[in-house]
Amino acid sequence: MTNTPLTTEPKVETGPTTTVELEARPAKWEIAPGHTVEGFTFNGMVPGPTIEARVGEEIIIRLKNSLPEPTVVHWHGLRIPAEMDGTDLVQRHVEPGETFEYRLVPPDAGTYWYHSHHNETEQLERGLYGALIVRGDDEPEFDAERVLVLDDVKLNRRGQLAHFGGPMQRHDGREGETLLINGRTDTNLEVAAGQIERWRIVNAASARFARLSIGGSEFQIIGSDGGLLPAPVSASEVLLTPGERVELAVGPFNEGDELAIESLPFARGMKPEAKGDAVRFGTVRVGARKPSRARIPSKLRTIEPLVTGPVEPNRTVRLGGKASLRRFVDWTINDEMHHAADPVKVGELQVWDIVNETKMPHPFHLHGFFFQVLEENGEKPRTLAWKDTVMVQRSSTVRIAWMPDDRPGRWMYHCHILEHHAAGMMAHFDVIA
Ligand SMILES: [Cu+2]
Repeated sequence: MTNTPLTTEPKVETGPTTTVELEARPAKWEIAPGHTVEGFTFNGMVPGPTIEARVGEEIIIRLKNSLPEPTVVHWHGLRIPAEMDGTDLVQRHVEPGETFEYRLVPPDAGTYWYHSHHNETEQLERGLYGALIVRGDDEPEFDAERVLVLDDVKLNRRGQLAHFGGPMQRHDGREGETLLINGRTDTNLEVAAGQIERWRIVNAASARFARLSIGGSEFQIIGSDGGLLPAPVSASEVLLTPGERVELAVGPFNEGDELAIESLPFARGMKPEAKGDAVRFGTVRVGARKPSRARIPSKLRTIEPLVTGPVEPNRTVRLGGKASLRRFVDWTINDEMHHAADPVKVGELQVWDIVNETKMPHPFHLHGFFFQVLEENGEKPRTLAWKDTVMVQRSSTVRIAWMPDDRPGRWMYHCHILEHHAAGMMAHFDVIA
């Protein structure tokens, strides 16, 4: 085993501070023209405002809770101190009428998101999420940039958010037939012919896996959860499980083209296998040609591998489920709901086998630290990447490596299917000095 030094240690060079006011409050959420549902929003919008930050520059986010219930906000993917992670492990809930100040110095460029981490199955479904972009000094140049936050909502016959909970949602996760980009069903993206855009995409859905396609056209995957990849990867589809992000270089297209932004059939195990049609999130319409100044370098970034050569895991995390008479199903980690896991030590390389013992894939999310996927069922991934969320397919093992840098405190990992998290598929552990 090569124990790489703390390559992931956040660099903290504090620059100018920006303050963002974020108010969590109920508001009408217009998902389609004239069609509103009862939302929980940040600043009256779904998604909440896109927060823009720069590497090493402090942002203060003043969260005011004007909801009728407590909340807390998690900064998904950001390597910040434990006290700022925004979970009920590290802070008291922000009660209605209260304010809490989050102070963040983002150490890594990339596409992140923020969302409620309390009563998540309802608060996220009602819209309490937004994107957070961190820019570095030398970003590749594109003709345009867009942030696309994917979501779905489950509506009842009256077109309102359907009843929350119940055994099926607890088992499968809550999926809705109404697909949204940036909170709307009717997203039409106007793209100029000949241009190449950077799309930063977040999957904010409770349970839906997006097997994303843009009319079958080829694009370049340039980034994942933790920023840019070492080099662009060509693809015509990309899977985003709940919580994951991807950055794409999209285009160039021809004038007059119309392309569906859609999710191809994906079998999550609880429905008849992968039949059915693709489902549409939105549409790209290609307008008049414009000159392009986009340059996508063939080498985007250096990522040092945390492990070179053979390595033995020092922990096994088993994702499981069992029938429950009272609750239909309980979701577990190492046979325990809300598992209390062993601590890890700062500076000690972690190699974990995440083993899925269930009949359904689960997106495994580690708070506060990036990992590298070493292998899935013994096979190396297509590219090295910094990840904080990864799908563990049914009856599969994903081996990850990560380095606890010097941010002691209480952290957690969990399935990012929100109903599974709530039903026990989570663990907490301490990072100790
Ligand atoms: Cu799960």
